[in-house]
Amino acid sequence: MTTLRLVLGDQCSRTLSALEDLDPARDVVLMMEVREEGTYVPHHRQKIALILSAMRHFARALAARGVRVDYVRLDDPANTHSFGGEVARAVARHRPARLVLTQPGEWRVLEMARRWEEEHGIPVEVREDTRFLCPLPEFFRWAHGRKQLRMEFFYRDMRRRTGLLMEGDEPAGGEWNYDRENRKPLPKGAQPPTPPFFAPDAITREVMALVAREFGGAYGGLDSFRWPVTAQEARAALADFVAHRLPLFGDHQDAMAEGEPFLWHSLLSSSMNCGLLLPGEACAAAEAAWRAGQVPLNAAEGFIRQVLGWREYVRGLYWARMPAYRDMNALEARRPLPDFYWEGGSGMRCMDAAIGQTLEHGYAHHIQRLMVTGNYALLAGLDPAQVNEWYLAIYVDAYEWVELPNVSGMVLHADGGVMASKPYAASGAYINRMSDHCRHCRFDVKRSAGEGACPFNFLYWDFIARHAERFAANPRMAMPLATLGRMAPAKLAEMRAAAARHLESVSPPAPR
Ligand code: FAD
Ligand code: DLZ
Ligand code: SF4
Repeated sequence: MTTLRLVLGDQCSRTLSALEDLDPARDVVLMMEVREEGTYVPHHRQKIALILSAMRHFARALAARGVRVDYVRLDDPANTHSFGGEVARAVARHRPARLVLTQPGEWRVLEMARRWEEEHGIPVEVREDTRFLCPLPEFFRWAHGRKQLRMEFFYRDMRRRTGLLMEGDEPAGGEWNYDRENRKPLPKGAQPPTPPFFAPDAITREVMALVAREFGGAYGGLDSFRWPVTAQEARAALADFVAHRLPLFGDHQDAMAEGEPFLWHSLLSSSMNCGLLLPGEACAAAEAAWRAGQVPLNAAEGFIRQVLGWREYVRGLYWARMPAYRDMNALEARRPLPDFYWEGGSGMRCMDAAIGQTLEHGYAHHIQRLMVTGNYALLAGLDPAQVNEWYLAIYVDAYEWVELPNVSGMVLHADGGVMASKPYAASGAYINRMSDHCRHCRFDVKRSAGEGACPFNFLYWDFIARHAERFAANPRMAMPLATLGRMAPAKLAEMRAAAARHLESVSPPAPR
């Protein structure tokens, strides 16, 4: 009897659990290009192109191994353009005895899959996604009964469990975390290496033309498309990163610079998140480079912490807290997202740099997402639903399992502190320390009020004052609250008035 095996767009992995025990003589693999997945948020064109190209390459590789692939193309006139509709059509075509899939990366899709058993009257087996390094049941056991979850403790457990960067029972070098060595701004004249550019092949070019034609309402440019679309390219991207950028990845992990969208970052998230590269492979390569003396420990540990720690942690948190997590809004933020998030042109140099490169490449690195666009959204009190929609739409690596905890947890503190013990709020001084944007900005980062004052400064103090009562119980907020307490009332009033004027001009409050 036939088993119908689903492979979703972010599941292009040879080792996918849904493909284990596949019988090429009897089974069919179903892959579906559907408009709904490209439009449930207004995705960046490069994200849609990446997924469709990765899917087409993966289907071709499966077929070359003798697997029967039923591939529904976007331009198939019979396409119903939803997973549900295409599964129904495929069940009618193949009359399978059962349906097998690997757990989807988004709650919304898992909910759909849960309905299929009843809809089609056949067993539906949803298998664990074994591409992650921490099985969900283990994460749930770890999280059970903890009021607050802290990444650092989870990460140490993962180091012990995997043996990565361990010397017996002890962490390599004697410390678990070398983050304090990883906060260096860019020295003058530093020249970051150019990351590899994977020139679109015929399949990708065809997909790019399709996306340009079919997704008129999507955001972002297609011209600079550079992403790996096969496992082979993703492995080449990893090797290039380890050889050329990992050595300084740690040192300048938090830096930002004019005209430098990538710095020493790996650009591997898009490949890991759609299954072209396994996180275990990435960690093993970084560890091997350190053991061979090719990269310093702070670099290898910094990278491995992001992948083994943060990436696994946010995924566990997502599945542990959904669906309630999606609706959390602990700081009661309600302001609509300003149009400049979608279009650029805010006039703030740091914001325009982060948003501009996002529109161009579908990419911004972590500190830009966290301390620039994220920080602004936090300080301005932007509505979490709208901020989440933007982050989910606009990055080539965005899927809800990783986007939502980073946005609602890490950036907006909308989860009330489940993920991070304090909001990552900062004034312009932080951005000035970590970048050269302020030198080129029309605002003055040294001014908090009056003509030309940096919006991050008055918004920061407005934010602290707005939530002073709520933060009073948090010892990690004691310092800014003490500074606020010492501030001359007239100065605070001036900054709060500037914040109100600024917010009114960029984002009038939503009608009630
Ligand atoms: P590098 O800086 O080279 O880091 C190496 C790898 O570590 C990344 O490829 C990624 O897999 C992992 N990683 C690092 N930080 C995190 C993190 N906080 N959470 C999960 N994985 C992490 N990452 C996504 O993959 N998809 C998202 O949709 C996403 N949304 C984000 C939204 C916000 C507001 C913030 C603050 C962070 C978000 N991140 C997201 C995490 C991080 O910014 C990106 O993983 C990273 O910028 C991708 O670029 P890179 O591959 O060059 O990463
Ligand atoms: C993101 C995306 C897009 C744009 N298109 C498709 C598609 O046509 N077919 C598909 O199988 N997957 C697509 N995806 C990825 C899915 O949205 C992703 O698998 C779910 O969000 C679950 O993580
Ligand atoms: Fe950003 Fe303010 Fe610096 Fe301008 S002055 S780049 S707005 S932090």
